[in-house]
Amino acid sequence: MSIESVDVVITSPGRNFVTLKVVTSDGIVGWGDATLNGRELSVASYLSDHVASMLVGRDEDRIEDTWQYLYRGAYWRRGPVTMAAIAAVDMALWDIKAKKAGMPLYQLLGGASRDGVRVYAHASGTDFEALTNAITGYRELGFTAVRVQTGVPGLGQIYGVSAAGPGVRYDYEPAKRSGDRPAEETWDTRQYLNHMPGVFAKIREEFGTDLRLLHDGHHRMSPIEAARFAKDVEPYDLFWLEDCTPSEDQAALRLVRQHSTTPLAIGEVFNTVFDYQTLITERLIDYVRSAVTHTGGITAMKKLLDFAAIYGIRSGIHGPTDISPIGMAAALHLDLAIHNFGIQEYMPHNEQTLEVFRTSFTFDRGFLHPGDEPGLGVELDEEAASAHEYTKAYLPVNRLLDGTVHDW
Ligand code: CS2
Ligand code: MG
Repeated sequence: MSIESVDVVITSPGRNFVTLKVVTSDGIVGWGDATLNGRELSVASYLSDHVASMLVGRDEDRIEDTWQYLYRGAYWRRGPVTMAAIAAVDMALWDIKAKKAGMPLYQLLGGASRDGVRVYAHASGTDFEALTNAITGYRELGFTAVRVQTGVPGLGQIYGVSAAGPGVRYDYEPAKRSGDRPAEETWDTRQYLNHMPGVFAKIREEFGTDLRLLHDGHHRMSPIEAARFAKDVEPYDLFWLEDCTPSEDQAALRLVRQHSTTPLAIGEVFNTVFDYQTLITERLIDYVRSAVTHTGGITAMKKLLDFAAIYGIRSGIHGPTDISPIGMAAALHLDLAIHNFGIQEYMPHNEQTLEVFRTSFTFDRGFLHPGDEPGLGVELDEEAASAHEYTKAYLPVNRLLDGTVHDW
């Protein structure tokens, strides 16, 4: 048996997704997520122009060999485009292998280590009232953990805050269909640092100590600013502070660690285990935030999480809406199987997306399960997908009040 065909499906049910379809000579179909937000077509081209023809005729069971063939074989290593392309191939091959075994993927990864996967939702609001409405809404839905992002007085629309006003919002979406150029946002770290700790104080007063609270700094603070922030929010018991500094500077977290016990999470823009070498071996983080889709797939992610486990570091796999339900399924199978699971991000996809990608996920009082269908448990409906044409969309560019470009 061998791989017979490899195709790329691009669809845009409210947002863009790139999916790889691998079919074997005996008709088994495997799906892989290759979505790279705002740069989707570059991964589609990498796969269809350079990878598809290499896969045809290969033994679909040789997953590790195929991974090394694509990673080492390209000579040019790492980077989000390459690693998203390899991830899509890897996911599709694991999907096929588990379908052939007649088992949900997590069984091949060692079986379930828990009954369900604790997930966190995104609660946001332009002001405190809108934010508390969102938190209340998510608690009523059964969530036990929420990420909190809120507007900062004096700044306009900022990262992570739904512009749609009060209430529970499922569809916060940072990628904007803004024509040929990205939309722009404004930022001021000083105003943010002065505002945010007070918000956490009020949330704890209102909601007590049970609820797990997370926050995303989205790479905007310098090391000394991040150290101050992590120290200021210490009394409010954050589950984690994410991406407090620009993540490529691994040594920056030494300073933050010296000043605070607030748990740190980092890695959604990383692509390989090497991006974590200092962070993990020096125990500078508590949670690994990579996406399976952007880190070379299930094969690479399992190795990364096993490496983290040796240092007592846990998983916090990236799961925003720009990870397709296929990438999300890959995360859920890993979450269920590994011992060092921490928490899983969960931004539910909109209804249009779920009509294109049929999942078998179940949600029960704050915990997700990938379902027990053989494989990853997600099937793409190609006819439904073809109704949604690709539409260019970009993540915003961020500027300081004086116009200087800043990390978004
Ligand atoms: C984020 C993402 O989910 C997160 O933690 O930081 O929303 C991120 O902004 C997007 O995935 C970018 O594509
Ligand atoms: Mg993030």
